[in-house]
Amino acid sequence: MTTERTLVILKPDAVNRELAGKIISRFEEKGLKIIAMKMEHLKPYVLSEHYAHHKDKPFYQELMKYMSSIPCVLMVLEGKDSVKVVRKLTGITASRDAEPGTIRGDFSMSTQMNLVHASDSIETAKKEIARFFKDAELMKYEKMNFEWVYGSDERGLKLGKK
Ligand code: FUP
Repeated sequence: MTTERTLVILKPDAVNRELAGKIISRFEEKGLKIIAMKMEHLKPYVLSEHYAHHKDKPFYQELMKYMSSIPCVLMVLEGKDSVKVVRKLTGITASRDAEPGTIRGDFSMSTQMNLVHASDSIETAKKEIARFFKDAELMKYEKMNFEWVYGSDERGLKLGKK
């Protein structure tokens, strides 16, 4: 169990379908700490880096068009095992098969327009956070309910330590 940071992007469909607030609430209600948030109209150069691993896929061009169509909401969430926790809350890529109770399972019918991006590993999260946020944009503050979100044995652990 480590305290981790993970990148979340609320994609153009989340913004256009007015689901951003609901989705942010899911993360807040779970107990994750928002340490950065902004709106940005993503440019092709940053998207081509972000989706470089999909460059040769048939859906790549459509994905780029969709992701650069209108602004996204970008967030960094912090918490114990947050990379895994946020992926679970998000649900699988193919939204029609995503479990009810997950964000994609509850709100999306699409594989492309699946509302949310969430980093898939601790290493990826580090790269993705650096891609979209400056260090100065990552806020440091005490969350008031910290003692009620984690048990005593889970608190007091330093970032990245077991
Ligand atoms: P995920 O980790 O769930 O965001 O999924 P991937 O990294 O596999 O895919 C990134 C994005 O590519 C998806 F969110 C949507 C798009 N995609 C498609 O449009 N069609 C596909 O068949 C697979 C992915």
